[in-house]
Amino acid sequence: MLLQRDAQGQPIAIRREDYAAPAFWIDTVDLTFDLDPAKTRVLNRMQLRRNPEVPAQPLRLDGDELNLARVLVNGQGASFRMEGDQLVIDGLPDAFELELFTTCCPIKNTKLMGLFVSEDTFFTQCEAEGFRRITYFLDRPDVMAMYTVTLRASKAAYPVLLSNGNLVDQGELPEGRHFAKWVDPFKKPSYLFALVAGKLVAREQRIKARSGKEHLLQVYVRAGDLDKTEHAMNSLVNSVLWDEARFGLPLDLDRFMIVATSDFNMGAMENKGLNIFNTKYVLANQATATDADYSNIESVVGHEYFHNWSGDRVTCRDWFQLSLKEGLTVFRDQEFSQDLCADASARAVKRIEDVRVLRTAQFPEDAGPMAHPVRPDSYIEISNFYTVTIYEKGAEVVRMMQTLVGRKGFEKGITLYFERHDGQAVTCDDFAQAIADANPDSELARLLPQFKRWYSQAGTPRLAAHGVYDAQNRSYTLSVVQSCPPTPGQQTKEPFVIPLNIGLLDAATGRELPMQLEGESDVARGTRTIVLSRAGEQITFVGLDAEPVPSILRGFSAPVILDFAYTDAQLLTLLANDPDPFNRWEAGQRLGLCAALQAIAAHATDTTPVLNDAYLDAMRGVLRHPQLDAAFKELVLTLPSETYIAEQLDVVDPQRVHLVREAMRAQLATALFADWEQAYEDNKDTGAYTPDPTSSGRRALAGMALNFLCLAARASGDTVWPGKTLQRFKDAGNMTDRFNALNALVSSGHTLAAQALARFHAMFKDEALVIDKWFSLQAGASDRGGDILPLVKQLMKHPDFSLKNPNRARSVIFSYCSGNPGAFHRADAAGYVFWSERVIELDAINPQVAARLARALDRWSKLAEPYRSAAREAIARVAAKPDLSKDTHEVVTRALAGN
Ligand code: B3K
Ligand code: ZN
Repeated sequence: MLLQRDAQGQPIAIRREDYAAPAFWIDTVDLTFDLDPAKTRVLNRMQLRRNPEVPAQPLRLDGDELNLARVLVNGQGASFRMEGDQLVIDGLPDAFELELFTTCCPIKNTKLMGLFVSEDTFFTQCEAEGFRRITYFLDRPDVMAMYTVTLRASKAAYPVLLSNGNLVDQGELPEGRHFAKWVDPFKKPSYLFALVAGKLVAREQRIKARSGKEHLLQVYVRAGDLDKTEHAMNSLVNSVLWDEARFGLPLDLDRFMIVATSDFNMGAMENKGLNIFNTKYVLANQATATDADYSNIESVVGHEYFHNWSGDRVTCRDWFQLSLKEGLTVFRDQEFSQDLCADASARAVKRIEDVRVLRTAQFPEDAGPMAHPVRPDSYIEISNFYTVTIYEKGAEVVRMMQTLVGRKGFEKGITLYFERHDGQAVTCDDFAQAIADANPDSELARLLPQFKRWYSQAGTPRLAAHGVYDAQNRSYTLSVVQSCPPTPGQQTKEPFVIPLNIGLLDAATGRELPMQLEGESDVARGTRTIVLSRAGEQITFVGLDAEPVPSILRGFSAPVILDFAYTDAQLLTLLANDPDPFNRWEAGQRLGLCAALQAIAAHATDTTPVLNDAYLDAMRGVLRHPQLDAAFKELVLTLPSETYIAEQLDVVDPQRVHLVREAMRAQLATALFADWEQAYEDNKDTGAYTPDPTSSGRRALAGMALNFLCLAARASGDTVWPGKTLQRFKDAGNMTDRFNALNALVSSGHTLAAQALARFHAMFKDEALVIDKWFSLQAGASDRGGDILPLVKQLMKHPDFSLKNPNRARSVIFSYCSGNPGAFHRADAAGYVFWSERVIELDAINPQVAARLARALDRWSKLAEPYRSAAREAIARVAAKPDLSKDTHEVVTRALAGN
């Protein structure tokens, strides 16, 4: 790694401003693989030519853990040298053929980057920089080439041989081997290369596009899993139809394949025509998968499919532009899931869920040591920048563009973007420019340079708003001041362009009021978008007989924190009446959050009631509401998470946060006991299983009710509900109901939990994804005075546990360290010691997974003592480890630099 380390051996940062076009282009790549787990031979024949726009330089090809056997230039042995991991060749002609012969060892590849073996099947993962672990290459996204791939392997061991594009030839070879030859009709960067070889079976479906052209869709899995592929296939069909209907983007390949593997670092990968998926996002039937799994599968299948245009046809010039494809594609998958919803309520539920992810994961990232702009300026290891900022905040930036140009205008913008840049590797600027150019009269076009600060400035902007009613002039003036805190490397920020969706409600009746801005003759009803662009602004509404209740930031129209000193009465009005379902939910969250923060500040004891009667009555009203959907009720009744509450505090005592939130839950359980019983009875039967939003919402509410009923039983000593819950667990006709019942017993710490857990394991011992749930539920269970850490250590000794399998490692270690703050943050520091040991252990096996785990202590500097010092010490212990991967090194050194 010589070239990526400085004189002290420290990894050096790659900077966006240093971007330079490649000195050579690669036009064609012809790869031949002789697949063997211990020694795979790779013959790589490429046509290269000098980039005339770059001064003459040697050819520098990237490689990683390869054995190089031969280098031929135009068929002749060529002299070359190694500089670190790079293969360097001088004195090359302007155009030439380069032939490289290398070997690698897939069976020893525990990093799961490049070519690896999972359950006797070969898979690849090349994004971002994995192709260099297969052959020497210009492994950067702006080098796009045409690929021909021949796979050769034992026919008995690897009957299915897949790569990108179309199968053009296949046949037998001597000694029981066979081959398949694939040609990809589109040029692509190396990160989109893929191959799969193994014993697999496929569900197939043919679909007809609008043009009348037929396409073959395939979902490949291991033989026993075919009965779990229907939902993934349906999701794929829906994705193909949706992209064509909404954005006019058709499937451009004869054949589109999805293949599932149980050993995968992330969710899935959008390789051209050959998407490779973590089994978690493919396999589902009602016995093994929950409603949440079904919904995630739909999103991820959609996401990877939509990359076929936003990522594959138009890709990123360099990795700093990652959000160009990821932010846009998350936005597209969010829109897809919303468009599949049957009604406005289900759409709103999806929006609330997306915002909840943004606020509980991205806002803390934006406020912590790893904060970076949507288009970062530098990185040490690009794998660390597949973040919620690049993905989810990036999607919000795209959503704001849609808000500023309108839905139709945005579709025009997308059409122009793909017309202009098809087949190119481009930048975030190119994207924003296309959307603005297609909408020249829009606010986006007028404010484009300023709008693009969303790409360059990190940190979550804050809007401090307050309203003043002027009875004499019958006007209401909202003053809004925006600010953005410093982030690493960015001390000061310029104002952002913020689309602010607003409505006004009558305080007495809760009805929506007509809105007339001062100086305007139009009176509008419903939501208005006000575009903020200055540090401070005033918005005056006229024609108002009394002080209204402002409903600000409807639909979460911008990724900002809104400070507005709502009174409880105002929030109760919004919760009961706001026609905007997002803000209706948000009002309930604000009420819960205020109660939590007050109790934390007051050092309330375990027994002090945290929630007042008004709040409890309001929640009862929601639960009993005849019109509201079950899914929406479940979201309103879910208290803000411990992580979200902690983010609102300057100094966090995680045990206090945990205690207060648990007290709130206990209070909700007992105060609404009869209502929970009713909610359970009303929602427990959902008929034949379908994962649609309405029935999954009812299951979610029934599950929540059971949870509260078991919690209440714990306090009262009642045995009826735990007994009923155990029965429900045994009789359930689907995994959602079964798992919710199990969760109710485990999270209330009931004695029946042990037998339910044992039964669950016995029932599903051969279903890896269900066993992941079994591990995760236990490691993530609230400790309630018990001690989870010994159990976590014990789980790691279970015969089913494996550190090498990322899903399994996450199910125990991440569920404890990231998903269970009340158990992880211990005054004796044992949680942090456990964390540091696991980070170090994992780093030697799989740096990407280790670096993710390393992020669990990102927010250490906010912790109260003794947690703060202990956490810092644990991070320092990891940082001091010699030979740390670049991945983990970057995370822990940034964490330490944070304070
Ligand atoms: N593009 C991939 C992520 C690759 C992660 C590499 N460390 C999946 C996705 O976003 O669709
Ligand atoms: Zn993606």
